[in-house]
Amino acid sequence: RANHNTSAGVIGAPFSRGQPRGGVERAPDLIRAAGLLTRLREQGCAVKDYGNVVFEDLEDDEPPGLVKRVRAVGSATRRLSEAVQAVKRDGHTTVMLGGDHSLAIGSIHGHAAAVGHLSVVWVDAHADINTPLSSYTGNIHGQSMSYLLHELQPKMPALPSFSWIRPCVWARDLVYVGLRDVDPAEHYILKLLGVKVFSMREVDQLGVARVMEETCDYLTARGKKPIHLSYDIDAIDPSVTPATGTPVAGGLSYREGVYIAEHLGQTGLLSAVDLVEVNPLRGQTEEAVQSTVSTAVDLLLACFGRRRGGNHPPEYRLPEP
Ligand code: 4U7
Ligand code: MN
Ligand code: MN
Repeated sequence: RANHNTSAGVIGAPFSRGQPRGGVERAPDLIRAAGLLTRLREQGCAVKDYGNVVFEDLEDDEPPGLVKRVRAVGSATRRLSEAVQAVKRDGHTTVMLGGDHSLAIGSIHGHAAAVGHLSVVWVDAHADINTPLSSYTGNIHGQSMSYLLHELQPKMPALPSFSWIRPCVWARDLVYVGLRDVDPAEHYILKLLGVKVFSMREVDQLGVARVMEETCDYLTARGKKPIHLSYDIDAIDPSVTPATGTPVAGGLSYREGVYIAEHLGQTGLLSAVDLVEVNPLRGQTEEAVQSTVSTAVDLLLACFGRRRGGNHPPEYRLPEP
């Protein structure tokens, strides 16, 4: 049966300036239009829609070095952090619909500001852990974790638009699942900090069930903490979710992707979810976009108790003859 003691607080974040491709800002409304809220309610989950965050319309700022659109991203993530804190104060599990993955800076920051110490499960083809100085693209959606990790702060340049951020995650509270496109600098960081990584190689080797069991054992070994799930749709194979900005071959199957969401939903510790990088303008056909959006919806339903073996409300009774 569905998770009757959890309620979802949905926040749309129509923002795309953490990367160069337009379209990703349309995803929050598309995911709602695909029926996310009604379907969550049908499965017994209380839902409150907090609408879309309104972002400041900042002109393309002068990049200090290579970092692109720092002022826009600094301002957007700050607003999102405040929105997430308000939703957490209302007692909901937050659902942040992106937008690009730079938004996780604000989402995780706000979550930690509201609940304190947390675990992060980052499901992605990419590690998004470049520092502003190690990134060779300058796109902040590939740097999100570097702003949040305590251990990386000595390597971070001062960026005025990010001075509001307080690092809030320790490397040992972070687990990656699905990696298959990691830059050399990122790989160096992951090894240096000893971050737990289940790349696609480990998914192949162990199977997704064992990966998720080990993920949760690892994260709860030092006590149970609220879990922040940051789900990049490009973790799933591009044959299933092609409408995304940086697709990488060899990804999670639909079933593996859903299993990850089901498993984390079942822990009872899921406290915030990001669903990011759905970009309808990157789909070649209408079906490509539909498949990407409906997979995003299915991942979120699984987070909130939908089981493939079926569900029924606790008060359900068979019709009497
Ligand atoms: B996404 C990249 F160089 N590593 O830093 C970078 F390959 O949110 C990709 O995971 C980042 O989609 C991908 O720009 C960001 C690149
Ligand atoms: Mn990402
Ligand atoms: Mn990615």
